[in-house]
Amino acid sequence: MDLWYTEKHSENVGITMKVSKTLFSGQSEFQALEIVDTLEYGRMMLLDGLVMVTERDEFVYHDMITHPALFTHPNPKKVLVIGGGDGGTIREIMKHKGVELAVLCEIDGLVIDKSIELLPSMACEIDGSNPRVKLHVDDGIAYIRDHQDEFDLILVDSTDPIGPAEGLFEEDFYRMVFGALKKDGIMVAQSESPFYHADIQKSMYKNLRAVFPIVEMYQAFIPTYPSGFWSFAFASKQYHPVRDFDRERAAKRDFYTKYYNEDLHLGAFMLPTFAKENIAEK
Ligand code: AAT
Repeated sequence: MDLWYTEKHSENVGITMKVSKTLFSGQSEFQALEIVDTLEYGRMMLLDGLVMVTERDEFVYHDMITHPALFTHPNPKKVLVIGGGDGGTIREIMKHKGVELAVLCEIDGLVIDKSIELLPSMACEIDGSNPRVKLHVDDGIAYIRDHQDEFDLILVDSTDPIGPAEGLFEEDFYRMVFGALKKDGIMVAQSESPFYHADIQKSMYKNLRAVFPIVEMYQAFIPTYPSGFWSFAFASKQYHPVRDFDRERAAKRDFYTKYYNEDLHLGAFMLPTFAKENIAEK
């Protein structure tokens, strides 16, 4: 018998995939977790029934939540990731040899454990083998409250603003992130689909602008997320992602990136009109 998975992206539209096997299904203190194998997208992690990552298209999300900030900041040494328990974001950060320490603060220990067991291509740097990586199982909001003037980069690799991630889209949280960053620090956060989530984007970017002097949106193509058109917020104290981008350094990187490159770094910040309108300043 064929097994099919559907995620509704609106009342009347969704994405459907054929599933070959359910590898794990369980409930944590925070959310329902499933890891299934699909015929088209490889292994896929679901939280509360929604797609978080698939093996086939995770390279887009994880390249784009990391490398634009890591190649804008001239010398990032200490990086914090909030969420991201699958490990894909940490894997990309570790390609930058100048980074001395990356801290992962994920609220749900079950996501980390099951990713190490069932998603090894993503979790390869959070399995205890890399001394440059430290794990904290904690709410990102609680963690950041106790840290001041400490990180060069903070990457918010979170779920949508319902449930445990709700507070990660609020102005109070962004103020704490600002405080936890060094004087030239950068924050990047996944910022939903410009096509479907105009309302979330409007309040998120308003909240970011209340705190950071430089706030820009950039885009990436992620086929398994709603509409396939996804975005990230770049919020910075000093460095601008286009004007201060060192194209030479990015071009000379000594590792492979399947999505990110020095041309796309600039192109990703160029937005269609409807997306600019979502985050217009008035
Ligand atoms: N790397 C892409 C995967 C994710 S999952 C996001 C993670 O954020 C989840 O593991 C969730 O447990 C964690 N999380 C949620 N809230 C918090 C919090 N308050 N503190 C720490 N971690 C948290 C991103 C998917 C994006 C999906 C877009 N549709």
